[in-house]
Order: sequence, then C-alpha cells, then structure tokens
Amino acid sequence: MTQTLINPTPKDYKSEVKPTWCPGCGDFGVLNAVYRGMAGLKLAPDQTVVVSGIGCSSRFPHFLKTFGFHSVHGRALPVAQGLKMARPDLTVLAVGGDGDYFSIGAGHLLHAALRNIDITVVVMDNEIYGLTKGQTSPTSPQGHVTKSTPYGLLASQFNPISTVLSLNVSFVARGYSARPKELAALVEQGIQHKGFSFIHVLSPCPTFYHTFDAWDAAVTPISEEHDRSDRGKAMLLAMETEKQYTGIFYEEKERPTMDQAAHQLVQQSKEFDIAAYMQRYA
Ligand SMILES: Cc1ncc(C[n+]2csc(CCOP(=O)(O)OP(=O)(O)O)c2C)c(N)n1
Ligand code: SF4
Ligand SMILES: [Mg+2]
Repeated sequence: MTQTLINPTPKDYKSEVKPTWCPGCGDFGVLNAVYRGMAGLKLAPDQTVVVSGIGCSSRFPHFLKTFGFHSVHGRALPVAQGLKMARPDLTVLAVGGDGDYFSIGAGHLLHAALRNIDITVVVMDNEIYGLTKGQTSPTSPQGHVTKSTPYGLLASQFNPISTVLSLNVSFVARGYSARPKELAALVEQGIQHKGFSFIHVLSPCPTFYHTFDAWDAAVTPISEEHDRSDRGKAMLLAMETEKQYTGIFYEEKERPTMDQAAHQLVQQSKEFDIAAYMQRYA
C-alpha cells in the first residue's frame, strides 16, 4: 500500500542509518538537498527507489527511508533503467560519484542518455576517487598530483555537462553541495522532468582533495536571462573553465521517453505467435 505523507518534512526521508562520511564531506549537503527535494514533492517513500554504484557517495541509499539498491561499481544506471522500464509508476533516482559515472560506468551513461528513460541522475563530483583513498578520476584536473599520479595527471579533464549536452540529454543542471537549498530545487525539477535528468553536483572531498575554497570562488548561478531551450548557449556555459555555472543549462519538455514508448508498444501489440514465426526458419 502506498505510504502517502500528508505534509512531509525532510526528516521523513531520513533512515535510521547515520552517514559514515568524513566530517565536512560535501555529500552531506547533497543528502540534505535530496531529503528537501523529496519532501517538496511529497514523494511516497515506498514508491521511490534510489540506486547507486560503489564509492563514498554511493553509500547514499542507506541514509534514505525510500527503497534502495547499492549495486556494483559503475552499474547504477543499468539497474535504474531496468527498474523504470519494469515499473514506470515508481520514481527512480540513480546516484553516485564521478568515478562511477565517468570512468567505469561511462559507457552506461552514454547509452542511458540516448534512451531518455524517465530517471533522475545525481552525480556527486569530488574530482577524485574518495573511497579508494584519493586516486585521480576523469574529472581530476590535468597536472593533478596524487598517489596514483606522482608526476601529475597527464590526461585532460572530462567535462560532464558538455558531454551530456552533446548526447542530447533532455534536462541538464549543475548544483553545489554547499548550496543545498538551490540544489534541492534542482532535484525537485529534475524529478518532475519527464525524461532522463542529469544533475552534476560539485561535492568536495575535504579528506583527499579540498576544493571548497576554489568552488566557493568559481560557482556562479546561471543568469535568469539564459534561454534553457538553447543547447548551443548551454554548451558555451558548459565550456567555461574559470566559472562553474550552476542552475539549469538545458531543458526540453516534450521529448517522448523510452519507458512510455515501450509501454505503448506492449499495450498495442497482439500476443506474439512464436510457432508461426519459427516456421520461417523451418
Ligand atoms: C569493478 C571494480 N573496480 C574497482 C573498484 C574499486 N573502487 C571502489 S570505489 C572506486 C572509485 C570511487 O570513486 P567515485 O565513484 O568518484 O566515488 P567517491 O568515493 O569519490 O564518492 C573504485 C575504483 C570496485 N569496487 N569495483
Ligand atoms: S573520503 Fe572524501 S568523499 Fe569519502 S567520505 Fe571522506 S570526505 Fe567524503
Ligand atoms: Mg569521486
């Protein structure tokens, strides 16, 4: 039976499991924003599923009263998409880190983007592998010195927003963990958006890569004048390197989703006669 909450508060989405993140971890701000966003939408916890991969950020589902699935490194998206295809009535979020989505899970991100299944993705980007103690990730800046790159990272830096814009994602936004109210509003809008919603969150790891000061200085809200239907302009904002723009870069409201299209097909189709079909090969 659906557990409807009349006037929920963020606390109503908190589980009994206390977050095990280091003090000051940016992921606390993201968790608070998700609690707020869920309360704002009055989501029924038993009709909501939060799926993650592996990493510090991927511990997320344990701290929510919703259903959760702590899956395998880089594999949150296959689980989340399968779930939404089978149960389109549920609200499905996929969460995790930059390693999870842009390294081992990058192939899944690409194809999920093209499918436009109605799920909301929240990537907590600390530009580092936190759980495994500070190796570089695809979003680490070139030249970054870590235990895994003692002479500085030679590869160039991955740009999550320009990448998903190029993949025609229908809702693209960025938030900052230190601004949970703004982030909560993005989470609400991402969940309400019908289609694949991608929310990139700057979420520092003070233990292995302290980026709070740099991001406090670089974070710049996107102007109210920005036309969210203009993908070219969104791309220019995404390519900006000095500033880290936050807010909604791009939104396309009327794109059909794959989950809707597949369910229509199932409703329209007659029972498939497998014996008649196999006659072709007899
Ligand atoms: C198949 C596989 N390869 C490698 C690992 C080791 N591993 C666990 S978490 C992780 C990276 C986590 O980084 P990120 O996704 O950015 O999450 P964060 O800890 O920074 O939140 C790696 C490489 C693993 N668990 N499974
Ligand atoms: S290691 Fe970094 S990402 Fe992991 S919990 Fe600690 S501060 Fe957060
Ligand atoms: Mg990370």
